[in-house]
Amino acid sequence: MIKRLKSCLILLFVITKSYAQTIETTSPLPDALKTIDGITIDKVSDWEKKRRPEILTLFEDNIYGQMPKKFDKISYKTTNEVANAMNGKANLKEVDIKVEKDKKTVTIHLILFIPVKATKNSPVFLLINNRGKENTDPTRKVKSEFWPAEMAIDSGYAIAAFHISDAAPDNKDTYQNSVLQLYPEQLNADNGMKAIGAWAWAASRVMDYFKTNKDIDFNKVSLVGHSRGGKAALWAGAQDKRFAMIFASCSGNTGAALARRKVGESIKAINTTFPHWFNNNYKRFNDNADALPVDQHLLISLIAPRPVYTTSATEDIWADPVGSYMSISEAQKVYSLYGKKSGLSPNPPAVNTPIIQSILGYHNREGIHNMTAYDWGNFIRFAGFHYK
Ligand code: GTR
Repeated sequence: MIKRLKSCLILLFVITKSYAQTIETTSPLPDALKTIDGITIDKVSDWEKKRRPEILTLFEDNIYGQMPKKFDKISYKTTNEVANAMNGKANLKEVDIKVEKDKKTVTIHLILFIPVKATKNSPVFLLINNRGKENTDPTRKVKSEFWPAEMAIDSGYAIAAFHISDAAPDNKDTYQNSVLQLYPEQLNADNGMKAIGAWAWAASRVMDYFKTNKDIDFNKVSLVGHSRGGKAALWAGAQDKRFAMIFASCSGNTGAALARRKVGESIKAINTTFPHWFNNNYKRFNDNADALPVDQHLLISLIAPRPVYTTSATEDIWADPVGSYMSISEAQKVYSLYGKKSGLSPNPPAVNTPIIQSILGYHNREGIHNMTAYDWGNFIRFAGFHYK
C-alpha cells in the first residue's frame, strides 16, 4: 500500500515537473498590441497614447491597486554619514525621507553607499528589502549576498536599500500602518492600493530623493527586488518611468511569471496567504486566471523600452521559471515597436546561462529561491552592458 502510494507520488511529481518545462498557457495571452476596442497598435505613439495607459489602468484596477501620487511635502534628513566606510572604499549616507499629507507623516529610511573613487556621479542599484534589516547592514559587520554592497562598489556602482516595513508592514493586520495612512480612501476602494503598491510608491520617493543628490546619476537608477520585492520592483518600473532598469529575482506569481499556467503558486494561493498584497478585485480571479484582462508579459511590456532582467532558480518551481521566462519573451513585441531587438527564443536558456547582451535579460540559476552573489554578478554585467 505504502509502496503504491509512493509510486503514485513519484508519478505525480514527474508529471508536474514535465508540465512545468513546457511553454504552454492555459488560454491565449492578451495581445499587447490590440486595444480593448480591437484596434491594432503598430507604432510607438499609439502604444504610448492608447494601449499603454489602458494596460496600466487594467493592472491598477484588477491587481496592484491605484498609485496615488499627491502629497503635501517631502523632505530629506541625513541621519548618519561615514566618510571612507567599507575600508575606505565608500562613503555611507543614511537619509530619512519624510513625506507629509493631511498632517500625517511617513518616513522611509534609506541606506546608501557611494564609491569614494567615483570621478563623476554614480549609477546606483536600489534594493527594495523584503528580508531582515541585517541584510543591508550599514556598519558592514554583517555581509549578505542578498545585498552585496562591496561587490557593487568595487564595480563602480553606488548601492542603496530601504526596508518594506517603512512603507507597509508585511502583515495582513498591520499593512495599513504607514503609506496607507496618507491615503485612507484607498482602504475602502476595491481597486485601492495595498502593501505591494505601497512598497513601489516608496521606491518612487527614493527616486525623488536621488534627484537631489549630486553624487547619484539620476538617469542610471536600477531598481532591484527579490520575490515579493521583485513583484514590487516590476510594478514600480511600470508606474515610474524614471527608473532606468528593473531587476526582478525569483518574482514568480504576480511578478514575472505568467498567470495562465498551471505551474507553482496560483492566484488563489497568493491571495489566500497574502490577502494584503493585492487589491480586492484581484480576488475575483482566484479560480479564473484565464478571465484576467492582463497577464504578466504586459507588466514587463509597460517597462519598455527600458531594460528588464529577471531571474529564476531551478528548485523554485513555485515561482515557475519557464513562465517567468515566457513573459519576457512575449514582451519582445512591445520592445520591437521601439526598435529594440532582443532575439529571445521561445524556449528558455539552459541552466546557469545568463542572457546579458539583450534589452530583456534572464537567467535560471541552479539552486533554491534566493538572491545570491551569482545573481548580482549578472545584474552588474547586464547594467554594464546597457550603460556602456
Ligand atoms: C512566497 C510567496 C511568493 C513569494 C515569496 C517571497 O511564500 O508565495 O509569492 O513572494 O514568498 O517573497 O519570498
